[in-house]
Formats: sequence, C-alpha cells, structure tokens
Amino acid sequence: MPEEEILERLKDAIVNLDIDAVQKAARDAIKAGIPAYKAIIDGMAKGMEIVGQKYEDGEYFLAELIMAGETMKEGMAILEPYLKTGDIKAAGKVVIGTVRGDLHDIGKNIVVMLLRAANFEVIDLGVDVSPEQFVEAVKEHNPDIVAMSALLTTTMIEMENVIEGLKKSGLRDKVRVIIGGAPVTPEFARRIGADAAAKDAVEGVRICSEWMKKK
Ligand code: B1M
Repeated sequence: MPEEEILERLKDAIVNLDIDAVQKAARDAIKAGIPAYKAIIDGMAKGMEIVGQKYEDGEYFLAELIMAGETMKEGMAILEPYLKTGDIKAAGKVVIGTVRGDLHDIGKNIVVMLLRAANFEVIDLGVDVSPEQFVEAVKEHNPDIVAMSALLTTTMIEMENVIEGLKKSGLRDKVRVIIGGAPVTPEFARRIGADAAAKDAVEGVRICSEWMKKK
C-alpha cells in the first residue's frame, strides 16, 4: 500500500476516534517501512489538527478531544519501539515539561520519545509544571537543555516565568532553552528570551542535537 494512503488512514483514524483503525494503520506503516516519526507527525498529528478544527467549529466537544488523545496514545504505543531518528545522534541531558496550568502532553511526549531515540537523557517533569519545579529540576539534574511545551495561549506566559526563575537563580546561562507547542512562534521565543522555538518534534530534536555538537 502506498505511503500516502497509510498516512491518510492514520490521519482519518484520529479524526474518527477509531482505536482499532489507528492500531491497524500503525502496524501497516511499520510493515511498509514508513519511519515511525513520520507516521506520528505526518499521519496522526495531522488528524489532531482536524480534531482541533472540529472542536472550534462546535462539531466536536471535550469528550471527543479526550477520545482523540486516547486514540493517538494507542497509535503511539505501537510506533514507539520503532522510533529511530537516523543520523541524529547526540548525547546530552534535557529537562522537559508542559508548563503550569496546561495538561496537554501528547506533543511533549513525542518530543521525549524522539529525544530518547536520539540518545538524550531526558528528565520528564510531566504536565502542569510550575516555574519553581523547573528551577529545582535544573538545580538537581544539571541539564544541558530546558525544553517547555504549551498548547494554550493562556499558559504560554508561564514559559517566560520559567526563564525569569532561571535568571533569578543564576542558572539561565548554564542551560539552553527551547520551547514548543501549537501557539509558540520564533518571535515569541525571542521576546521571552528563549534560545529557540521548534515547530514540531523533529525540528526540536534537530536543534537540541546541533547545540550538543557545538558544545
Ligand atoms: Co485542548 N485545546 N483543551 N485538549 N486540544 C487545544 C490546544 C485547542 C487549540 C483546541 C481548539 O480550540 N481548536 C484549544 C486551545 C485554544 C487556545 O489556547 N487558543 C484547547 C482547549 C481550549 C482546551 C481546554 C481549555 C478545553 C476545555 O476544557 N474547555 C482544555 C484545557 C485543559 C488544560 O490544559 N488545562 C483542553 C483539554 C484537552 C484534552 C485534555 C481533552 C486533550 C489533551 C490530551 C492530552 O494531551 N493528554 C486536548 C486535545 C487533544 C487538544 C487538541 C485537539 C490536540 C492537541 C494535540 O495533542 N495535538 C488541540 C487542537 C490543536 O492543537 N490543533 C487542543 C497533537 C500534537 C502532536 O501536537 O501538541 O502541537 P502538539 O505538539 C507538536 C508541536 O507543537 C511540537 O511537537 C509536537 C509534535 O510534532 N511541540 C514541541 C510541542 N511541544 C514541544 C516542545 C518542544 C519542541 C516541540 O521542546 C523541545
């Protein structure tokens, strides 16, 4: 079956909230030799964009958002063991979390999986992580990179609070800061004093790997 068709099936399975279909399409993607990261980002994540659109249009409600999240997780469980980022290989340590007030973790979890596949040691603080928790984790783990995710326009501001917290604790110069999530832009990153913004997980891992090569 052609690659395009399988990616389309992955996308549709998310939109239709169909766990059986997503599992089957994920297995077919592996059989067809589609890289796992591609199946996630060019297949399932595209479906999530449509789910978000349907929610905005009043066609889907919170229950559908929750089901879409569950459907995506089932697909990811099949694809995760096959994640390889090819020539992106760089050892380094990353502290990552979704910022305070935000419970979205699907995108962050993809970043975590890809970072681990690229040989990074990842300390995943989970969701709803306060600036104080980020600062404590940096003190405790001494990472090379702090990565933050936010999906809500109302929680993006917490990224700035984390950077302020790092500055106040004298830690800002010891780490690179990268941010991601649907509402985040490079312009916003510059404004709050982050070092980079990633539009997707692949770009995020590429930037982190480049930083490690320059160390
Ligand atoms: Co929510 N939600 N949600 N939601 N949800 C959005 C974000 C929304 C855009 C939907 C919409 O209205 N169209 C909207 C936000 C509007 C806004 O802020 N302007 C919204 C809303 C309003 C809400 C609630 C407030 C709804 C309510 O309760 N009334 C509520 C808030 C809860 C909270 O956080 N406090 C809520 C709840 C939820 C669920 C829990 C039901 C569920 C999340 C389940 C979960 O994560 N475990 C959910 C979902 C599923 C979505 C949508 C549909 C999909 C998000 C997603 O998983 N996308 C979303 C609509 C959308 O985004 N189009 C929506 C797939 C994922 C792979 O993409 O997370 O963008 P993403 O990650 C990408 C990149 O952004 C990047 O890489 C990833 C992979 O390529 N990236 C990084 C992300 N983090 C990175 C970090 C990095 C690098 C790259 O660091 C290195």
